[in-house]
Amino acid sequence: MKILAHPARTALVSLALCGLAPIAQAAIVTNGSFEIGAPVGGCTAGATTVSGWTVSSGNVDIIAAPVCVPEAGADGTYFLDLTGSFGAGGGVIFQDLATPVGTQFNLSFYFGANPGWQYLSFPNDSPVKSLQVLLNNTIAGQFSQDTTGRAAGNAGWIQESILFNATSDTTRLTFRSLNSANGTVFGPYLDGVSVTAVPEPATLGLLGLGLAGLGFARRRKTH
Ligand SMILES: [Ca+2]
Repeated sequence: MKILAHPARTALVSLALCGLAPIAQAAIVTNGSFEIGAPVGGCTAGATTVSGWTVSSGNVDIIAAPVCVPEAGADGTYFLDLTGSFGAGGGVIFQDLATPVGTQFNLSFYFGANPGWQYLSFPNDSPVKSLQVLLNNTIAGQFSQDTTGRAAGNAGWIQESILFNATSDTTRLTFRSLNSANGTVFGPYLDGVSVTAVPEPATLGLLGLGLAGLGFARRRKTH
């Protein structure tokens, strides 16, 4: 309760950030924080549809504290347990992003892990929770957390990031749970997915060209 963000304070912080980073790029992920279409005040266990995303294998849980789990989201209210509920094979979600070829992008997301297996007994749950990130169906990263001894309510959120260069105008971004044993319900957590274009250092490039040109002109004059 003591760390609830005040809307006015949030607005001020946003203004301050805008002032500091006027060249920040717009995000191109739809519903990257899983707040759109989420059940108000509740949760959806075993969801096979997530607004903006395609659930291509298994299912996922769209969850929020304190109704479904004691852990709070990293970004807003709702987040995913990517393993879902009793789905054979674990959950896989993807979204196709508009990524002009040659543009560099920064993918960032919050990765956490459900420690609940220690408090509710399910036979097939592993203490280590893992997910894979795929770009155009190629593995771009794998992340794991060992939740052994972790208290209920501690999601262990870590902000991860991956830089990539777009090789096609559409990039398929996929998150795959690796906790996929049949009967598993406590998996990797995912929240706050964003992909932003990395601004090209155009100003630096022009400055460099200008300096090089100056040097060239000087050399010519001395001869
Ligand atoms: Ca969220």
